[in-house]
Amino acid sequence: MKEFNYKRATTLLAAVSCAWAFGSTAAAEPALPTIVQELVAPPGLPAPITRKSAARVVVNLTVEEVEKEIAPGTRYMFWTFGGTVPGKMIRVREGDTVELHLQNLASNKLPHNIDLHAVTGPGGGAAQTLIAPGNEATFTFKALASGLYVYHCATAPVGMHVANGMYGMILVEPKEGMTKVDREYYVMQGDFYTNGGYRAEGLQNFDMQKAVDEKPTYVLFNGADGALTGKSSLTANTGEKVRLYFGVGGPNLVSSFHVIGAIFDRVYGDGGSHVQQNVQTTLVPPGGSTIVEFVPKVPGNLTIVDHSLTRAFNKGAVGLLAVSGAPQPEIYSQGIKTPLPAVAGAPVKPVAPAVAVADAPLARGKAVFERICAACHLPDGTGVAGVFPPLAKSDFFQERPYEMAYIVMHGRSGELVVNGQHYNGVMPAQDLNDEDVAAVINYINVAMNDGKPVLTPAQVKDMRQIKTQ
Ligand code: HEC
Ligand SMILES: [Cu+2]
Repeated sequence: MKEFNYKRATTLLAAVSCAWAFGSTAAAEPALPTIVQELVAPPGLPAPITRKSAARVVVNLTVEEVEKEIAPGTRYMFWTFGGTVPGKMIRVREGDTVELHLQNLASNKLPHNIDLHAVTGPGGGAAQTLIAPGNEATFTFKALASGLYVYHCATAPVGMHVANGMYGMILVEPKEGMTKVDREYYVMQGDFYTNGGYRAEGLQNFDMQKAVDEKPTYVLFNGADGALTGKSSLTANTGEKVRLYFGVGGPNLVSSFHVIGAIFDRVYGDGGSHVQQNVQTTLVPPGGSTIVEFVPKVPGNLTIVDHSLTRAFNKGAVGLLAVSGAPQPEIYSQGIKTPLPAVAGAPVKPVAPAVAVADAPLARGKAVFERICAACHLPDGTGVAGVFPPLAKSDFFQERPYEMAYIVMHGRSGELVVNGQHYNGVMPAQDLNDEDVAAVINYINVAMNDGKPVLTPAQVKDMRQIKTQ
């Protein structure tokens, strides 16, 4: 980023401020009431508009370069609009005049600007707003067309500014307003390129070559691995109408946007006015958006993914909508599983559970767990419903804890029921030595399942000799 052509930018800047001085004589629209936009951190957004006439909406947006967590234990220098990824959402009404104030904080290092796709005019405001740190740019535009629009920084190298998180959305409500819903959320997907691998620890730098090659290390919702899971999950009650304003900042990857366990009742394709009904997955390009509406009818976790699935399973593109309410067995039954009378091929003979395991090295198991297993099964072992089964309080695990060593060594795929929830995923085989396998199994059994240590490294060694099917 040191290579950034500062000279060129400042020359451009001079030209811009000159042109701007000439253009600024245009009088403000008369008699429009002025409203200051209330900015909210995602996944929140400004409240629906109840006004029935046009206004002059003042938006005070800051550009902030901030170091934050991109994944647990991994930090990254984000460039943001309003301190968040995505940038704070702007919400106006069709026909409004937007008076945008962009402040490039003095503590920042680089020039930035904003190009809003809701603007009609060359550059979408990019030239008017290009400013060095310690400056404010003001520019007005009329929101002529309703829709959900992406905005982003358009300062060279644009791909880098966008890759560092410089995007957000502006919703231009149609004159008649949006239909009423019970919950609204604001989610954007972006691809991130760090010089270290996925979840490599410490402060990571932007990797331009990976960006040019379009090989992201992370594909994320709302700028962080876990931004929409665990305590930060989105929530709803059964029977409520949920609307997601979803956009892709990119800079490169198209999203196959999907919510596992829901059918979108209505999709405003590409964030426009046309409504498509009963949609499973909708494609959203970088610099594009969609509005989806659905009513969760069954309680549980609905998993929000990019259905280009290795991004969800291996690069972080997973979010949750936690739905509360009474079970609805007529819509979604618990299901019944019964073993077939005679299974071809004798099952693997389990190694007898250890009678006494000498001093289990739980700390070692904890370290292995946090380094490897937590990525999928989550740091507290609770998993992701329907995607990654829980290891904590897992009936499947507790039934024969020592057998779980096979799963760690050889991986597992196919149908699986844990605590009544169905899974059908792929757990890759883990290349761990005997000590680590024993340690992690013992750790999970003791710390997460109220059990005892069940395996020694020697037993794991023996288990390796036994062939699995
Ligand atoms: C890349 C993601 C991933 C990683 C990393 C991973 N698992 Fe899994 N694990 C899965 C998936 C997916 C399943 C379900 C597989 C299926 O449906 O058959 C699973 C299933 C399991 C199960 C059986 C189900 C249960 O909940 O009891 C155990 C035990 C297990 N994993 C242990 C581990 C341990 C221990 C580690 C770390 C050494 C680990 N896994 C790392 C994805 C992962
Ligand atoms: Cu920028």
